[in-house]
Amino acid sequence: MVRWRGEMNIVVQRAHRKFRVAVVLFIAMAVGWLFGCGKRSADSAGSSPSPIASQNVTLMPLSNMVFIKAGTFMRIRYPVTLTHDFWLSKYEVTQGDFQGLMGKNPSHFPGDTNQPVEKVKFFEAVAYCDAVTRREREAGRLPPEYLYRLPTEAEWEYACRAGTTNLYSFGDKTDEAGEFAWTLENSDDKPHPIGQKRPNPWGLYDMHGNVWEWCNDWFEPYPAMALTNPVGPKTGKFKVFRGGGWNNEIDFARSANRFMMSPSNGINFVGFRMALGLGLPRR
Ligand SMILES: [Ca+2]
Repeated sequence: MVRWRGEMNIVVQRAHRKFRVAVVLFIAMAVGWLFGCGKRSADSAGSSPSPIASQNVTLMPLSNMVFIKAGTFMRIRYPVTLTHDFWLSKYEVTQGDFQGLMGKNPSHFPGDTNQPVEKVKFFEAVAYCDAVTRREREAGRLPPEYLYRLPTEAEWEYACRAGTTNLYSFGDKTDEAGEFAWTLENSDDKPHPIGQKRPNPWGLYDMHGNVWEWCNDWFEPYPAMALTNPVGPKTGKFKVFRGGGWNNEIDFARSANRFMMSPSNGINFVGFRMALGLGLPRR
């Protein structure tokens, strides 16, 4: 009997020890999860994400793509939330970039390959992004669900604002605008080589001014509601372009300002920059 009680005590003690070990493990896992989440939410735009791989292909963004963490911004009175991280070109696409890949240069102001390509039609901008996608896919640097494409209008504004709520990403004072943007006030009536002005807080250049930038969306007035991952209407007559340019006053370069044009038109103050992200619904 004494021996049986002794064995029972040993069994109970072992059970208690196992329970304590399980509790400690559980707490450790919970703390690890919490810290892991905390670290992720503390990441900011511009920092490198964890490697992304799919079907044995690891995503290797082009070197001039800036990582933009998913998040929310206020568009007029309503929040717009982007739930997927993406990348955006640090610079406007240059004439050298475009000529090198497409074998032509539609620009009205040729001569300097570091100037942004302009007078480029929406469809030509899309064709350029498609060509980059094909090249990167064939090189094994682009998993199948990702592609180079034009940014949605919401992605463009989110990245332009870079967490700011002012008229411009550099504040509200237009007397400082010349440090950040080529606009009618300082452009000498022409576009300028990319990256000569100061970048926005997320390291993106010429988001305000130089050339306006095509976005993927058809134009329509914004719906009066909170939106998640908006991609614009299913069809339309005009595509949106954003950011102001060398041809307009600084007021046109406000983060919130938008303009539109037929996708089959090109004009000498509209260019584009690329996004890298998940595919969008067909439009
Ligand atoms: Ca621009």
